[in-house]
Amino acid sequence: MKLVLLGPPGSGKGTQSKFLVEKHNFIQLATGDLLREKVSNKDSSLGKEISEIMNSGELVPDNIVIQLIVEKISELKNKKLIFDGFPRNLNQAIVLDESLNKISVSLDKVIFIDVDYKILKDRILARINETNEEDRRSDDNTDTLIKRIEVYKSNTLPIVKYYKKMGILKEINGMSSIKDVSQQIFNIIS
Ligand code: B4P
Repeated sequence: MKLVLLGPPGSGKGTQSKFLVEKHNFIQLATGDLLREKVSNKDSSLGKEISEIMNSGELVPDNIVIQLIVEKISELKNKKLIFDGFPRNLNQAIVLDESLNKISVSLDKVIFIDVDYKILKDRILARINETNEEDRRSDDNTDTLIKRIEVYKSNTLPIVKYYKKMGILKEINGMSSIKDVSQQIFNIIS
């Protein structure tokens, strides 16, 4: 099974991916984590470039993100995969379909975690408070979040329509408890 988790920043994609990994043997491909891994290499000029873009709230250029993901797709062809935070625009959605087609695989479901934008600020502030200073994400602040929501509305929301047309979009309520959201996802995949 191949799943996409789609939703605004802080909607719970990472939280729910962890649940799918722990309880249902999925492998999580999170572009945010892959990019943060690149950024953690302090000597890399690419890492510095990526870090500046992430801290501004913009999307990292497609060529960088797509390369990170496409490499993994063929390695993990036969595994249960969750794409967490990818695709984030229409071009990435098309490239994902093409890359999966090449290895005779297709997406089974796209789970759209719908939340009211108003609660995202509280979630991000809670994440800041729950995290040790050294592990805190440098894009977790309210100014960057406002930009990330704008970027989400203009770049990522159009792909909801794209997957609806393909007939694989499943919308869930992301505003209930973490446990309840997990249950809604479980109902879809079982
Ligand atoms: P990501 O790493 O994908 O981060 P995210 O959108 O913040 O988080 P997520 O939805 O996973 O929220 P979480 O579960 O942690 O992206 C970071 C940046 O990387 C982007 O801005 C961009 O620059 C770059 N990037 C990533 N992918 C890219 C791509 N494909 N193309 C270009 N650029 C890309 O949840 C947040 C908080 O809410 C947590 O504290 C959690 O405990 C809490 N929470 C979750 N569910 C809850 C619930 N039901 N109730 C209450 N709290 C809940």
